[in-house]
Amino acid sequence: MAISKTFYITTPIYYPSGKLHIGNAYTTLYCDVLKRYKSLQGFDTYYLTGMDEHGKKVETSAQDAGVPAQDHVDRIAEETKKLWTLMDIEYDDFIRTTEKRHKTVVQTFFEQLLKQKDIYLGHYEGHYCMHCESFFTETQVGPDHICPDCGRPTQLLKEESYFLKLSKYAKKLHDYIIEHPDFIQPESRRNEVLAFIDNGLNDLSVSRTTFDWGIKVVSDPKHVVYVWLDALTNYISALGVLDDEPHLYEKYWKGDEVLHVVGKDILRFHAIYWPIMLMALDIPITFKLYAHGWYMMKDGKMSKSKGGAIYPETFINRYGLDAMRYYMIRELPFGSDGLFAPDAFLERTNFDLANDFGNLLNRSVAMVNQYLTGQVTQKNAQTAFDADLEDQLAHTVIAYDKAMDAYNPAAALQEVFTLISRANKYIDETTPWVLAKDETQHDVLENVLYHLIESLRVIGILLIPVMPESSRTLFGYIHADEAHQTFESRVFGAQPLFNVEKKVTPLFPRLDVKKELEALKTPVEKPAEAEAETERTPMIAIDDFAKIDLRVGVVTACRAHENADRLLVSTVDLGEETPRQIVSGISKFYTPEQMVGKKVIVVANLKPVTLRGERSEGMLLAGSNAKTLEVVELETLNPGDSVR
Ligand code: ME8
Repeated sequence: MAISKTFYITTPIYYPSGKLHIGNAYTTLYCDVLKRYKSLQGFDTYYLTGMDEHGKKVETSAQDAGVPAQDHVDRIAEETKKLWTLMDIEYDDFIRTTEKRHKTVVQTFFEQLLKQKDIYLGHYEGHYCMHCESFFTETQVGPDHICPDCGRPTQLLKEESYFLKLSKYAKKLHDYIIEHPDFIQPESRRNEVLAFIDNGLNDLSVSRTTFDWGIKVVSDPKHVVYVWLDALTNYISALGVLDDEPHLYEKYWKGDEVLHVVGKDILRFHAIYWPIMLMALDIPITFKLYAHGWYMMKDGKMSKSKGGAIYPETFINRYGLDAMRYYMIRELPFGSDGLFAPDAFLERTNFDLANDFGNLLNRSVAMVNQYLTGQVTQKNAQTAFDADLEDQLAHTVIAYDKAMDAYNPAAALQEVFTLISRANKYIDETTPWVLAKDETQHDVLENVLYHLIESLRVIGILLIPVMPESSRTLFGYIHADEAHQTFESRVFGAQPLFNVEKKVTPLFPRLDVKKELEALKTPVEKPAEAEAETERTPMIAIDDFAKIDLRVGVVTACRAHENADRLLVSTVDLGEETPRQIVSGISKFYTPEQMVGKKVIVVANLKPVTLRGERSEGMLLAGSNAKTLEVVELETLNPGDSVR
């Protein structure tokens, strides 16, 4: 058996300085997308993420919260992992810099560098930014002594510090960058780094005596290791670089492809300090560096500590994970900044996902049922438009791979949606509804519908890295066995026969943009605790009962509540302009799939509440006893009809 090539991908390790926002989530998602793509391509992949848990800021925020620093970071690490689970991030390891496996490596490296005199003791005098934990020169802070990175005031400090001899390696690094043109991407960032080196590198202060929450320097324990030297080491400490048998390190660090993904804010640390550390330690530089731009809000950059950022949970809980994954990847162009705007999110979801992609699936499956009894095979009865669609499909696969191989999934998605548009156009060109009227055109009709379903199958494979759940659902609708949806099977004609499902529930329901924008503005109410146990209620008069507005509703979608095991979140059509979201404690008795399509009775004038973070705008009627629960169902009435 051929040995697979390896692909090792890393995110920055995040500071536990606040709730992660869509900016941090972007990097993590981007890495997940590339990992999934490379796995599909046959690479043996390894994906590392984690937390950067030391430093003055962490110490201070734990003190403010009145908890020991370790408890503080433990809690944030758990919350972070929960977010990655919610986002379906397939990481292989989660490194935390407070772990022993990491600390030992940092301490050993520090002592080694000290011994070989690449680290030396000196004094630092300069303008120190508490927030960035960095010293700056007089020129950098300007007349107002403002931190050039974050804009906060700096303090003049003098302290004893160890230094790493950056200057000694400046020329070697410069040459390395010149000799490896694809080391830093995009090219504009590479030029920035070269210019920075050309300006002259000062030795880097790599220890602190002003706080304790860090890894102690073994030979001089009043010093803790400066966060960047500590943090950067994570990329190899997680691979067990100093283990007796460093399997992971040998396999992935010294493997075929290593990619560090970072935001442009931390480019310098990864493009200068990290390679110099590796050179000094005589460890091969095997990685490539991709620095992406920032997601901005209309009023500027998001910040974890300043608050006011956009959080992924809001969008995922309301619109589903894949809509969010799609938007985040699609909207940030390679290497530049992008805007995260709720209105653009809603419009993209409507246009690209509900209209173009969702409709192609709905229409194609519906036509196979309506005109062909649910089965479609390849037929030798061509139309004038087949070749163009097939060419587009082949071209899309090539262009998509080219974009993905260049680490540009936004461009790859654009290619997929060109194919989706082409397939929609093919429906208009071939007019299956006209062909269906003419018996003699039966084979042509079947050939047309085959083209559509087969294109959808390939589209499904192309969407796996970004929208894995939707791809899986699509394969289910057209009965394309998931195990056969491989990198190689992205060619027209790979599956000659399909039996499609009778009915498709829209993957992405159309959103009422105006209403959703209003809803997104409303601050989420505090999560209510589970409803109080009901006691037997007192007798009421008929007038009291008349106050309850009971209506017929149809459950059009349903999913498990992210933060409460017993709750399901249903979308219920009451015949109103927009469907309602209703949260019910019924998950022990019904799966979300069983709920979809049920005609239920809804208490329509119940005051909306928020249950564990999900808004509930009504209540479903159900009967229950000690053992079981049954949702009350109707048969023939229509959504909105009243129940008395
Ligand atoms: O810098 N848009 O951690 P951090 C896109 N611990 N990406 C953004 C973003 C935005 N608006 N805001 C943040 C650290 N990011 C260090 C890293 S690595 C050895 C140590 C992303 O919690 C981006 O990738 O401040 C950025 O580099 C990272 O979050 C910073 O995370």
